[in-house]
Amino acid sequence: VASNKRFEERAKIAVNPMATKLFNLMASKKTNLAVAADLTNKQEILNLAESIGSEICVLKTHIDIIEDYDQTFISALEAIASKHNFLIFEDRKFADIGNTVKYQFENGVYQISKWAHMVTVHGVAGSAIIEGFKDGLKQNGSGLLLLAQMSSKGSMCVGEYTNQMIEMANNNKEQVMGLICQERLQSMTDNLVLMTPGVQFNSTGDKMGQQYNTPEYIIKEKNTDIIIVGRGIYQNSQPKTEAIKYRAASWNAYESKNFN
Ligand code: S5P
Repeated sequence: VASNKRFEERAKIAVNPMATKLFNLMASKKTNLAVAADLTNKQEILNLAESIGSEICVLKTHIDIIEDYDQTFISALEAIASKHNFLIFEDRKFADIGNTVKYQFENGVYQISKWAHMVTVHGVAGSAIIEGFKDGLKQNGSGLLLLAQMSSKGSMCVGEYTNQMIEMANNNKEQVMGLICQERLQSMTDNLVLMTPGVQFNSTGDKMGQQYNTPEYIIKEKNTDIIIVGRGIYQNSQPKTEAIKYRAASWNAYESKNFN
């Protein structure tokens, strides 16, 4: 199934404000590369963000793996994000009842709603989970990314569950900006951003169930919008050089689609 609209056209039909912002950012910066900065030291993340910031549209964090976290980290990361024009994605994978995720999103050590432009959500608890985000999302016009499929071996986000996640997204477009998925399916409408992890040039997987595809395969054959690359970039001895390669591969694959 092909989406035949360019990102700038999709920005105009997106409903969630962060979806519009991200489509426009990708179109103007000419990058559909997101990097997963899965490092456990705040200075290492900031160094990575500074070195690759010019190449990416989104930097994805797992804030709870940082060993020396404090609030100075957020302001430092925000400064780099505005200097290099990328968005911050906290991959929290919220999965509880609405009342609990509201606390997890707005409170605690991390106060995620204050700084994250987008967060991941599992729909396993049912669509009422979205109620828990409504207040927090308003703070910055942020968006939810529903996990419709996963990259890992034996994933249970398949079949009817995937269809239900797409329906949940289509029914809540004010809050939901997009999907985490492995392929574009027909019911995934053009106003949603499709982001795909499990991308690496030189590996087919790891020892803990991760499965990798190439940028070309994901963007061209599977027709999603953004690749998310972690170890393929941050574990390389030259992350910047490598990020440039992933950026070129995924952008060229996007540009090679047939638009009308
Ligand atoms: O299905 C998924 C969803 C996500 S968000 N598979 C994933 O791997 N992720 C995340 O993407 C994962 O938590 C990690 O941060 C990143 C992939 O990292 P890599 O080092 O395997 O590229």
